[in-house]
Amino acid sequence: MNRLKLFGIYLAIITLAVGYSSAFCAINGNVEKTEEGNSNRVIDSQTQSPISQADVMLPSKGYKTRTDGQGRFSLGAKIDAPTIMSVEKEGYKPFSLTIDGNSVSKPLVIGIEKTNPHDIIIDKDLYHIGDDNYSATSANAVEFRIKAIGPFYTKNFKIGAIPPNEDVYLVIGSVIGIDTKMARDMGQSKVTTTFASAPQIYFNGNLIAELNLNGDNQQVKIPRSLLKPNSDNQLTIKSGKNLFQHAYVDYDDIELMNLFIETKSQIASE
Ligand SMILES: [Ca+2]
Repeated sequence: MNRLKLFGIYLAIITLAVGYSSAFCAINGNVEKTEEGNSNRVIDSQTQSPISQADVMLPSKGYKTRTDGQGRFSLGAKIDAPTIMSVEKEGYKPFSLTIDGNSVSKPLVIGIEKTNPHDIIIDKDLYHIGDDNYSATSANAVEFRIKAIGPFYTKNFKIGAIPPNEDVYLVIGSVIGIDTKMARDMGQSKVTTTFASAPQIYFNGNLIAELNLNGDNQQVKIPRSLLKPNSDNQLTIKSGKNLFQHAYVDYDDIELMNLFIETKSQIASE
């Protein structure tokens, strides 16, 4: 946890009790400062060996590079505000991290994890959800370079058979721009006069969680009763609304990236 704090990453999730109770917070990627070397590197989190030919991207800046034979990479773009960086490599879970000027002042060592047989990647793209109407002081507004897709994101995807002893989680790789009261109180949003309701996450039409904070690798347990194995399932994420704008609906503009489903054995996940 300390390693992550180094980079000022807040992560938390407030899960609603909508007939289910599942408050949960965890981390799965590893980011650590290295003592040796001056290069950013991508390694296998299990074996610690360098990963070559991994794609490293700053999607909002249109920047893309690849790691070399030693897993090294450099970020050619100036990072002046929180920005989502992603790492992609065949056979590994999609990884993303919110970085800022501080976090890139030292070499980054990024540990990525091999995918499990039942993991499902829902979406690896970056999305801007909202209405393109936002304050310059919104959490990370300066980074909104892509046009909003509207006030919600939705996608259908297939889920296979889920072994009975595994729990199923939705993982949100990274999210920026949430302007809830909690985000403001945590210093993530500089909007002082207003705040927004939290973005809501629906699974097969049921509200399963609200996202109150920006951060990486936020996980939401999906109640088993909502899963439709061997069939189409639907994920919808609705952006929050400015609670102080009554003349019209002002959706809270957010950006998010890397949505996937992860399963974990029930013993391992306490
Ligand atoms: Ca807005």
